[in-house]
Amino acid sequence: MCLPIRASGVDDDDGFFKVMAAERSFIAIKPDGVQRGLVGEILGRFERKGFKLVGLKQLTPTRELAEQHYGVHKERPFFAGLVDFITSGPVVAMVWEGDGVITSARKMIGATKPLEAEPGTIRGDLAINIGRNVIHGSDAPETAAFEIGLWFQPSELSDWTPSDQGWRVEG
Ligand code: RTP
Ligand code: MG
Repeated sequence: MCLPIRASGVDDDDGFFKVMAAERSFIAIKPDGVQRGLVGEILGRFERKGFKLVGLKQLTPTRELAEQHYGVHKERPFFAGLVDFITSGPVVAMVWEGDGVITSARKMIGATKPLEAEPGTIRGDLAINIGRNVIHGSDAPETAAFEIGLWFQPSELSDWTPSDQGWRVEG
């Protein structure tokens, strides 16, 4: 299991070592987004926002992976179709890092039903149908932890500091 919180340390003013927490979210471009050539568009929105990409790969999920990922919905009538869809082709799996990234990514993604998603959001701009809503984002710290650990090995995640970090975050 890989936690969404990456602890790193800085020396505080008082000389004590202060542990800083970096929040992480699991984001996936679903098969429709990949097939429609929207990977660059979607990835670019997160880059331009200023979040940090710490994990990225393309894979066609197994049924086992998809059923675990959407396990919370296993009793719902749409579950089988959802698993069929998400395993139907390549998915671009990502981990993004930054303060508030879980909630912010959900805002950037927009409502589950694309016709109810605000213009300016990914679903609001790029999708029309609930079953083809192009992107997934973790909805809470607990689900982010679970999903990051499900989709990525710890060795597939990069700890790095963007060279322009001081232009993204004060202090
Ligand atoms: P996601 O997990 O994919 O990021 O989507 P979400 O949080 O916005 O919505 P969620 O309730 O978790 O549903 C997962 C996916 O299942 C499909 N769905 N279909 N036919 C339906 O009533 C229905 N409800 C949900 C959607 O594709 C949704 O993204
Ligand atoms: Mg969900």
